[in-house]
Amino acid sequence: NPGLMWLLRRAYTSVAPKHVQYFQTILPPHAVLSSLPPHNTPSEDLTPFNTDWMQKYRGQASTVLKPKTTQQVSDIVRYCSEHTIPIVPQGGNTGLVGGSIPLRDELVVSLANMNSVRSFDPVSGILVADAGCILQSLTDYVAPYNHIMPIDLGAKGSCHIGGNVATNAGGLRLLRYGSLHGSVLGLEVVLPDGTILDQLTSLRKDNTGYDLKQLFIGAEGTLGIITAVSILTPPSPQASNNVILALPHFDNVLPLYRTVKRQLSEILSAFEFIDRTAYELAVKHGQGRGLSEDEIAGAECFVLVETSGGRREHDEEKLTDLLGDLLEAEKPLINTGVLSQNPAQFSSLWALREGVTEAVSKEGKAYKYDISIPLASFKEVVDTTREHLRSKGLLGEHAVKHVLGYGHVGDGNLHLNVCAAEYTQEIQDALEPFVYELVASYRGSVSAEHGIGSMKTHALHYSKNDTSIAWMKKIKTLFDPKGIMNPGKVLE
Ligand code: FAD
Ligand code: 2HG
Ligand code: ZN
Repeated sequence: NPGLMWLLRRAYTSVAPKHVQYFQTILPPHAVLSSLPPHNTPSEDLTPFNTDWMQKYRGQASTVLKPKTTQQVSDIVRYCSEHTIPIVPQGGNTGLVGGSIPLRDELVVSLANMNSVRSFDPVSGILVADAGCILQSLTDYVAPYNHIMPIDLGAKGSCHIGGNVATNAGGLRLLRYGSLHGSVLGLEVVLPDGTILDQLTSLRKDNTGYDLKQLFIGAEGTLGIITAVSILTPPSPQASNNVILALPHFDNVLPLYRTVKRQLSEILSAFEFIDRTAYELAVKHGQGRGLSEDEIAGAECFVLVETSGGRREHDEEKLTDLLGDLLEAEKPLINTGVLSQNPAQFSSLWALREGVTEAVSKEGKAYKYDISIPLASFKEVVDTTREHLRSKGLLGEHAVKHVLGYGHVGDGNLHLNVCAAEYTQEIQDALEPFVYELVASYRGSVSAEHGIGSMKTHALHYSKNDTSIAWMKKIKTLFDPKGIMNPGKVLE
């Protein structure tokens, strides 16, 4: 692991009992977990902080701190800076690239106890919340005011808003509400020397020089610890509908996207794609109610279309007209379409798409490639990868069980998943650099929305040129000259 090699080369201090004693003086007793004496927290209690969501990455942190206030975070970081103790900021630990897991025995600072809403203005829709607030709890908080969060993703029940900002998560609403670079209005960040950078403004417009907060959006905890977020929440749509469309060929996805955009225009809020394998895994593992045998007969892939608008009758009419036109066309792009008829069906259709990640992890061990490539090549990339694995003799129940593709068509973002019986070096070597070279051949991105973490530090150069990487390194050194903040992540 190149990130680990880098970490080993640096002169870091491991957390020792004397450090834990200091942390106890600045934090309440329940906020310090440490397997070191005299604390002796059982190591099982630390396992959740040392293991990622996929059970792919494992750390050996002896100590986890759970501060409650920004001042406590600042005190911890200042002390770590003085003693060169490396830190891994951790949110809901749902990241898919190993960013939230120590490479060795770094100190884990979990934001889980910083979970209060600081303010909400129902007129502007601006929400200011601690970084450790769970995304779903924020959705629930703004719902009575008829607002929604501008971001939604399958991990919403566990991921933190601070983690979402740190990874610049995309998710299912990006097509409608844009990226967090637009909807985050301000941040409060503890910098690697312990200084509190207060940029927690709630201004829609603020052209006063460099927009520093943008640097922390997507920095994956390498430039500081985000302690609070000011974010613009849009008004809840008055009506939302969805429909799942079964397509005979992948080639129909692009013309379908054009037609759907033209006909639904301003009410289109999501256009998501799952291939047949992804669909079958979602159904097999109980993610949403499957369609009937007739409805899926001959379907190579599926598209989920969501509309969100101001008037139910108007939106339903547009969607029904679209479906009618699609089915009655001389050369239909779809075999069939199933419109949700009530809120339960609406959620069930979404579950088929949102639940693929969960389904894949129930089926086996996932190798995940979250890539941006031209829409027209989504299928080609999935098929080429499968054929490559076949040529290496790696397809089969005991090696690679499935190669599947799904993702956010509207954002040009494919999730290529390789589901295997086990994580093995042989599969890993067959996939990398093969997949990254394939992505580079399309001039794509090796990370569309999940980030770099520790998984892709060595692959950054496939999508960023030397000058860009050199300036990223300069920025890192400027903010964090001792390299204590999430070492070995993003940059080697
Ligand atoms: P963690 O996993 O804890 O951390 C992620 C990174 O951010 C780490 O590098 C960590 O050090 C850093 N970090 C966390 N909190 C802070 C903080 N307060 N300050 C500084 N750094 C911090 N991603 C998408 O983009 N779109 C999706 O649709 C999507 N769907 C998902 C569905 C599932 C089922 C799962 C498991 C994951 C999904 N993800 C998706 C991955 C996504 O990156 C995360 O779910 C989420 O954004 C990470 O938030 P978290 O709080 O869990 O962060
Ligand atoms: C999604 O869009 C997430 O469902 C997760 O980004 C993708 O698990 C994945 O590969
Ligand atoms: Zn995604």
